[in-house]
Amino acid sequence: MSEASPEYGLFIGGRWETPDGARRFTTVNPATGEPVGSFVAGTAADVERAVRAAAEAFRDWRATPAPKRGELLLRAAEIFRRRKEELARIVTREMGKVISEGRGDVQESIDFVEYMAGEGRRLAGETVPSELRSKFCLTVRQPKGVVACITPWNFPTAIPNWKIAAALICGNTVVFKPASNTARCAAEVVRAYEEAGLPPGVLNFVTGSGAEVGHALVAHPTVRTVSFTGGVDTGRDVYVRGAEGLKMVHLELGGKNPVIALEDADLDLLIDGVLFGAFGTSGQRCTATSRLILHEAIYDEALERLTDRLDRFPVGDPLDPATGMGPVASADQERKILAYIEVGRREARLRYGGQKLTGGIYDRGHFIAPTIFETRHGTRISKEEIFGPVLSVLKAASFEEAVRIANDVDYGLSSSIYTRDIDRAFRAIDALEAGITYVNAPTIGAEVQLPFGGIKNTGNGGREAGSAAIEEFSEIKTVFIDFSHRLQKAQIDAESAA
Ligand code: UN1
Repeated sequence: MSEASPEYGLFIGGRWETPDGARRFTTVNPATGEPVGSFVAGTAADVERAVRAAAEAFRDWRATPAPKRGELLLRAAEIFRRRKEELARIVTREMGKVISEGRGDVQESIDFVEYMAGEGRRLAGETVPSELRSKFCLTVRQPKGVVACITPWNFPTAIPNWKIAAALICGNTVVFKPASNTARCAAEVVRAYEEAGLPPGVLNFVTGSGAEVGHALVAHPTVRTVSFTGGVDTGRDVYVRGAEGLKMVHLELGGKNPVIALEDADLDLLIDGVLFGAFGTSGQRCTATSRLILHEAIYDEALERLTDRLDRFPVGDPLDPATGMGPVASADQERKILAYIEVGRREARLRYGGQKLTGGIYDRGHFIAPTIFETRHGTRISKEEIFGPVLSVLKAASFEEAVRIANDVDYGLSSSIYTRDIDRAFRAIDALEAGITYVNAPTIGAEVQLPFGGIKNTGNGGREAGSAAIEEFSEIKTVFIDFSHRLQKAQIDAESAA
């Protein structure tokens, strides 16, 4: 075991363990090809033990007062804060996002876990009047039981925490299955909760493939809620499998997020925003800016300024603070993105980049040039999610046309408009078909205290984070308390109750 690439086991019932005869897999630094960590390829039998441990721990965790659960979360948040720099470097080494964004990933974890710790003293229900005398009506929140959290690699500490902290504060116990290529970030998240003193079995961790671990988890009859973030095809599969068991399945899937820039946009602000929105995280955010819809009056100038800036946009070692964009996250990502670039070359006009970067440090990793296509609306690259540093630029003759183009895709996660005209900003807020709209800011950068999610193929109606996080992971019980000492019949006696 090398210091730089430690071995991890599964975490079940409060113990790290490596099952007899377990196979292992290794995660790899996408900038260098170096190993980052070694993990157990879990099996359906491991899932079974993890779910059993979670079900056992549920009885006591459910009975633990929510403010006490909150104290444990606060301790976990403090651990994330203490370890921020160390974890940020692991995020960057394992996933490839630049180090400032690695820190952002961990900061988002801290913010959310802290926020959920406070929820321990809220978890509010409602009280409403009864139609009858001497009767109280109210709701209380109860946990769902054992929940499954299945997470992606692009926010390898933040998204696990969005799910885990929300599930835990509501009193659920968790089986956590992370994306395989960022398993070390995930394991370190689990270690923080362990160090915070979470009781055994409350959080369990099973690494391994979607086909083995993911399927077993989604099919398990004890798991009543599945929270999944990832690609649309896998999401659909998880939804269908979950439906068999009549489970609640929360999906957070893709995006094809537009920035609209009207003729009165502040161009400096726009270019800064588009660079960050399209090429931050190498375009690998569900919220990434993948379409720039420019009003024809500013089309040429905006595009020129954007490509000028890209000439001075350093792509390279993500641990170097001067780097603007690191590698894409894996060989698999590289393959998919380059295939889309080929599609783009056939159907659109390549304006910038458009190739794998080679030579020097590039040869050790998966580096793709920031890429811009000029295209008409309707091409594949203008409608399908690429999840890479590839921006489609489209031209619109009016506000109405820009909004029409923005809305004519299968996704609806994030959206943005740059304008100084407050009327058109508000019209866009109303008209853009998306779960999130930014005004004069790019499509990325949501804050944790607000709901996050989208419409159309981005999901199935749920939201994460913000107050919505509590909805996702709690059941509502409606309570009627009658202290009239006689049988009062709702609807029937209500008339004489006056
Ligand atoms: C994602 O891309 O899956 O809003 C999450 C943002 C981040 C979260 C992105 N706070 O861009």
